[in-house]
Formats: sequence, C-alpha cells, structure tokens
Amino acid sequence: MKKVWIDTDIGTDVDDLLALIYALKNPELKVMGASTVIGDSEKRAKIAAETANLLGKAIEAAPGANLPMLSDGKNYWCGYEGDGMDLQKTKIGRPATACLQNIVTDPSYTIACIAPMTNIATAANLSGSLILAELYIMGQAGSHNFRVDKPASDIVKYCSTGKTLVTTDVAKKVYLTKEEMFGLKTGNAELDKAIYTNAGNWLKHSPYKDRFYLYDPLTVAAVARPDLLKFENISGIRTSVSVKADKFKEHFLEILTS
Ligand SMILES: [Ca+2]
Repeated sequence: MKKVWIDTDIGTDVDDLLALIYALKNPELKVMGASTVIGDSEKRAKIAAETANLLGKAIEAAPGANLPMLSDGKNYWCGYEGDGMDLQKTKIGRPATACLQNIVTDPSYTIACIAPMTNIATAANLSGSLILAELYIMGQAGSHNFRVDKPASDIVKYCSTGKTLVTTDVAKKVYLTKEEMFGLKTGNAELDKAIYTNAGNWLKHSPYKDRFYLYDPLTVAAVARPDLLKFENISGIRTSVSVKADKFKEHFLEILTS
C-alpha cells in the first residue's frame, strides 16, 4: 500500500471530493491525511475530515494557506463549500505547515497535489530541504493550479526531486455526464447527498454544463494505477501524454461504488 497525502481545495469543484472518496476507498492506497488550501481552508479541512468520517475512517485534515503566496486579487472561494454536509461537530487536525514540513522531506510519502501548490511550497521553504516525497501534481503550466499561485508552482518545480504531472489536457479525456454524476451511489446516503449538492453547485460555476471533468480523481488514480496512463519525460518531468479513458472510468466507478 502506498502512503498518500492529499493536498486539496476540496469543496469548490466536486472533483476533489470524488478524488478523496476514491483514495479512501482504494485498497491500494493508505491515506495518511489531507491538507487544504485557498479560501476558507478550515472549512475545507472540515469537509475532508467529514468525508473520511462518513466512510468510517479517520484522517488528519490539516488546514493550510487561505491565500496564494502572491495573490492575484481574485477570489477562489464560492461560498457554497460544505453545503449538504453537517460540519458542526467535525474536528480538524494540526495546521498544514506542522504536518507537511516533515512529509515533504519523507521519501516514503506520495503527495497528490490537486490544488494550487501554496502548501507544498510553504512546507518546502520551512523545511529548508528539497522535496523528497514523490509528487503527483494535477495540471500543467498555465492551468488553474499553476496560475493561481505561480510563485508556489515555481518553488515546487525547482525544489522537488521526483514528480509526475497529470496534465489538464489528458484529464479532459475523462469525465462523468450529468446523469452519471447524479446517479452515483457510494453506498452511503449522506455521502451521496454531499456529492450531489457539491456537483449541483459546481455546475452553476463551471463553464461546462453537460459534464464533470475528473481531473483530480485521475491524478490520485495515477498513483495507484499508473498503467492507466502513458507518461513521457518532458523537460525532465514525468508527464502524462494519454489515458485509457474507458478503463480509467470503469476502475474509478468500481472503486467509488464499492
Ligand atoms: Ca482541486
């Protein structure tokens, strides 16, 4: 089992929630915790913790940076995050910096970074070390996670030793239709409600009205099932170039509904 830490902006785009559920349910992954970033990171941490609670698991949900290192003045908090979940009694963990300082320098960890890289870059700076954990990063130069915090993505680019990019271009090959999303059954009615509420809210914000791209689930799946993607070394970085879209979707739905 791979020891995985997830760095996420869960709550806005529904794909982070699906990625966390996928990770928690995947028998090949041991989710050690999740750190949250951008916007109300404490609320995001509560969403992550409650997701694990609903699956009968406990993870350290660590709130991280609320703002990028260099703010572009835009607001990446929609306000609906956490709707459809009861978070009143949900407990969260230590601050992300306290957890990640050790994790980024631990080569036994794999970090799936499915959000702007502020937390990872901050932890790398505080640790005074190179990032020795294996990194799986959602996105590519110019995509959301890189654009929102460019200084952080530069730090991660130059300070990390082993990293894999799951590019937005490749992730755009995998999506759920509206019918598939609102027909998902995880085996837990409370979790299903959280998914449908998050998906419904995201649909109002997303430019795509007929589908939900699975950017973040594909990134986490790349950790457990790298055979579902093809990678090439591009400018020294292991980079996704294609995905077996049908096989991935079958695998993803099998885990999610297991
Ligand atoms: Ca995300």
